[in-house]
Amino acid sequence: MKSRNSMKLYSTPLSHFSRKVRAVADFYELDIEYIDVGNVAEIGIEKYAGNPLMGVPVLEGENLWLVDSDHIIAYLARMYDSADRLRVHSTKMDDLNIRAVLNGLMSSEVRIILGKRSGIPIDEFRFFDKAKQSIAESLKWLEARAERFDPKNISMNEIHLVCALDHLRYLELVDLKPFPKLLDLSEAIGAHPTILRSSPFARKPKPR
Ligand SMILES: N[C@@H](CCC(=O)N[C@@H](CS)C(=O)NCC(=O)O)C(=O)O
Repeated sequence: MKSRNSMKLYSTPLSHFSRKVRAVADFYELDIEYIDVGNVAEIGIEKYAGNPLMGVPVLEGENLWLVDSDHIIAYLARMYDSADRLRVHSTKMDDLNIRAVLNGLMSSEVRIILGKRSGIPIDEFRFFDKAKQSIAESLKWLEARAERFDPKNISMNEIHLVCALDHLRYLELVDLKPFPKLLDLSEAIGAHPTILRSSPFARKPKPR
C-alpha cells in the first residue's frame, strides 16, 4: 500500500459516488483515510470539508481540495496511473454516454433516498415519479448495452456500473430481475477482490 501525502476522502461507507473513488484508489493501491461524514441529508458546509454543494465525495490533502467523483478519479489517474489502466481518461462517445447515464441514475437514487430520509411521502409527488422512471429507463438502456462491459477486463465503466447496481440492490430500491444481464454483470464484476473491498454487501447478504 502506497502512502500518498495523507489524502482524506470525505465520504460515507454507503455512498455510491464515493465508492467509485474508493474502488479506483484500491486499484491504484492508494492509502487514503476515509472520513465518514454521516447523514448527507444534513445541512452545513463544514461537515462536507467546505463543499458548497454539501455532498460527498471530497478529496483533501496537501495543496489539494477536489469535489466531484469524476474529477477526483481523473486526478488520481493522472497522478498515480500514467498508463491509465482503467481507461479513466477515455473520451470515446460510448464511454461518455455510459458514464453520463450511470451518474444520472445514481443522482436519481440520491433524490429518492434523500426525499425519503427527509420524511417526504415520495409516492405522492410526481417529481419522484420522474426520478423512479429515469432509473428504470436507464437500467433498460444499460441492459441493451450489456456487451459493452467486460468483467474480465475491469475499467472505469465496470467500476461505475457495479457501484450503481450494488447501491440499488443494497437499498432494495429496484428489483434487478428484469435486467438479467446487468444482474450477471454485477455479480461477476462485484466478485473481483479489489471491487469487493468497497462493497456495501460486506454489511449484509446480497438479494438475488
Ligand atoms: N456529482 C457528484 C454527486 C455526489 C452526490 O450526489 N453524492 C451524494 C452521496 S452518494 C450526496 O452527497 N448527496 C447529498 C445531496 O445531494 O444533498 C459527484 O459525482 O461527486
